[in-house]
Amino acid sequence: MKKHVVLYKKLSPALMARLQEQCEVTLIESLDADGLMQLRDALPRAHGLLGASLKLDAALLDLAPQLQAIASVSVGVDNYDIDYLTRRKVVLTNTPDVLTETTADTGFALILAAARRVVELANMVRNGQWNRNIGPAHFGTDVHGKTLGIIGMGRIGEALAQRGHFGFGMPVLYHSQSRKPAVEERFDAQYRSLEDLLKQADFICLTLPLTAQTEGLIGAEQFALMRPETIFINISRGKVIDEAALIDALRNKQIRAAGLDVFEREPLDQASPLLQLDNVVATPHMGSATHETREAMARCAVENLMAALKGEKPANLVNPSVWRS
Ligand code: 8YV
Repeated sequence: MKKHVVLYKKLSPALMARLQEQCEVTLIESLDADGLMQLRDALPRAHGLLGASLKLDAALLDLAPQLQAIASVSVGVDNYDIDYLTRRKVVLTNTPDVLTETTADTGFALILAAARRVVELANMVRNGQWNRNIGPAHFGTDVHGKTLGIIGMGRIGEALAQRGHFGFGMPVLYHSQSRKPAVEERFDAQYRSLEDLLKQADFICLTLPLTAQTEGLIGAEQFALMRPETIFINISRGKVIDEAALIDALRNKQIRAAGLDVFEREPLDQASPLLQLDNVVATPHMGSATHETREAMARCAVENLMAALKGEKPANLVNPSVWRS
């Protein structure tokens, strides 16, 4: 008998056909109130789940007694209670690697947009306010040759370092839980304590996962260590920073500008003070959001789920102890 999979993220026709070769599939079209009700109704028959951008807590997953595997269409796994899933012997998989380059591109898009005031000046043109050669009041700041500070040296951090070193001639500083000799060798990257990186870098980029250890890592004390010309970039998770402290730092000109793709609450509320600040570039969690990469992520998730439901070891296990037990 075919295993039952509940999808809460739409797949392309090709990937839907691939999944249906092996599984019965229920698609939850949206995650609005009706969609969440449909999801709750479908969980009791689910052997597998596939989707992203939804917190799947114990209370919800207790409704799925037959659940064997969850395939997340994301590299971040902060939406899942990994200990709970492991206790239940539910396999969790994610989609690393396929999104690394695209997300690092997003990081540099924010670096350049924030440094050169691209959004602000493009809007000035669009609004018919470009009526003379721009002067110092509209100048941005250079990126090439400035010091790039990366907090979190995983796959995406490494791809950022590559872009900074080879693409923009930037000295690279990094802070992470462990030293990365290969990164130091390839990009002449220098390890720094968090405090020293915050003091020394011209561009500070967060590429950390959201965990109990990283939540609120960058707050008022950390922003106070940065310099007035520092530009702060977040492509990790909104909750790694204290958003109110960031707003204060921007308002008080403790830092020059921010490029943000993630926020404490998403979608970002239209009333957020961040959107009142010209020196903030805010994008809608688009880190991996290209046609090519999102299809590759979904394909990776489908293959992970099909393997797990067939009793084969998936390529991207988040909780490998479930497989050994
Ligand atoms: C999106 C991400 O959340 O991969 C992650 O962890 O944050 C982004 O890629 C995800 O792709 C949504 O499908």
